[in-house]
Parts: sequence; C-alpha cells; structure tokens
Amino acid sequence: MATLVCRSAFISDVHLGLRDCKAGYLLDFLRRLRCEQLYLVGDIIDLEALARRPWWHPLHSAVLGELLAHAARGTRLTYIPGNHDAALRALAGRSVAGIEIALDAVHVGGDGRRYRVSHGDEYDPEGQGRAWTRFGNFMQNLVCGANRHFNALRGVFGLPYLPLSLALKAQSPQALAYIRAFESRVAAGTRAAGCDGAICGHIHFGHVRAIDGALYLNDGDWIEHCTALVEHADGAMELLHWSEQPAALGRASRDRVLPSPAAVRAFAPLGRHADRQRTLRPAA
Ligand SMILES: [Mn+2]
Repeated sequence: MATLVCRSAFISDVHLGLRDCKAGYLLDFLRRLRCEQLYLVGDIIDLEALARRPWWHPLHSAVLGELLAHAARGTRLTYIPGNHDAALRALAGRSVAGIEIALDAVHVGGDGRRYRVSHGDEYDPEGQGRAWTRFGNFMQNLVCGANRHFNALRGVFGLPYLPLSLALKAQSPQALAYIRAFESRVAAGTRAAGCDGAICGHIHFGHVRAIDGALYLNDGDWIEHCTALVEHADGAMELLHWSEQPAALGRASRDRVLPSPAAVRAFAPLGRHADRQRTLRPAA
C-alpha cells in the first residue's frame, strides 16, 4: 500500500454520524497518511445530527480508530471543534486519548509561514438566523441525496466517484457569491491576526487562493468532495481530492499559488472574476 508522507495534514467537515460521510475514502486516506501533525479542523463528529437522529456505521468507528492509531504512533493530533461538534469546545485545553482539543491554533509551516487554523464558523455573516441555517441544512440534504444516487449509479457502471455538488455549486451564482464573501472575510481576519494564511473548513468548498496578500486554504469536506490539505516537507501546501482517482486540486508554495488544470476546470465558473483569472490560472 502506497503511503502518503507529509509534514502536516488538515481535514474537516467529516460529519461522522451522518449517512453522507464518505468514511470509506477517508479511512483509505488516513491509513496511507504518515505525518508529524494532523489537525482535525471541526465538524468531525456531527453531534447535532446524532442528537436529532441517532445513526452510526461501523466504518465511522473505524475512522475514529484510525485517528487514535495515528495518536498512538506519535502523530501530534489537534482537534479544533466546529459548529456541529461545538459541545467539545468545553474541553479546550485538555487532551483526550492523546488528542489535544483547542479552539484554534497557529501552525508554523516548514517554510516559516504562519497560519491561523480554525473551523471557520466564526466568519459566518452576522445575524445569520436559524431559518437560514435550517434552509441550508435542507439544501445540503437535498444535494447530498442527489449526490448519493448519482454516484450509486456511476458505481453500477464501474465509474469512479465524482462530487456532483461541485458542479451544482459552480453553476449557482448565489452559492458562488456566498463562497467568495466567506473567503474575503477569512482573508481580512487573517491579515488582522498578522498571519500569512488561514486554514479552515466549514463551507464544504476546498480551495487554495491568495486574496489581497493572505493565503486562503480551505480543506473542504468528506461529505461530498473528499478533500484534505497536506503540507509537504518544504512547506508547500496541497489540496488533495481522495477517492478511486486521487487528484491534486491546488498547491501553494512560498512563491507560487497554483491549482491543477483539473481544479481550474472544476472551478471554471469562478474564473469570471478578473482577480481569480490573474491569481489562479496556471502558467502556460
Ligand atoms: Mn461547520
């Protein structure tokens, strides 16, 4: 089994306890991963969903087991709870089964760059009401349901996993506007905190972007997109999609921010914005 050796790795929005968690792909990723430090950037266990409707799968237990195995092998694990596992914030400052729990963290990269690591829900718009959240959950369930059926059908024909919602979100101007506004707020917060970059999750849209001098790194999710952010020994950050066909979606070294051609195609509708064209189109 090929191993994936890196300096650090970041995953979030796993939502263990939710039917749509792609635990099989995540388990494969975690079994191959060898890193010094693993950050769990929130919404790992969906305590909210479990309170509403208790559901669990043996693969979800296996994911927890694999995380504990990483800790037992000496990987430094940091769990930064998100809004779906917010109850765990009460344990901030403690260590549980070898996993440190923190509200946020500062990660210093192999190249000296400093990143603020947080789930990202603190950047939700002010006064975002409960009705909006319920609507968001409803849409999420709808998209995940469609994604499940779509990929079950692809599986019948022996086709690899393809995140349907990436295409759906990329076609929706409202979704794109929401994503861009979130990214801008994170970038502004990062500059205010005096960091070189931000590493977060929360909006289920993995991305590598430079925004007005701040590096925005979103590690995505394991509900639809199956993405993780990994840091190589030289400090370069890479956004990986992990399924039958792993793919690099973006990369940010100290002097270059670059998505792969595949990512450029997937995120093509975002390219309508001039600054994106300038920043993210790979050199010919
Ligand atoms: Mn979240």
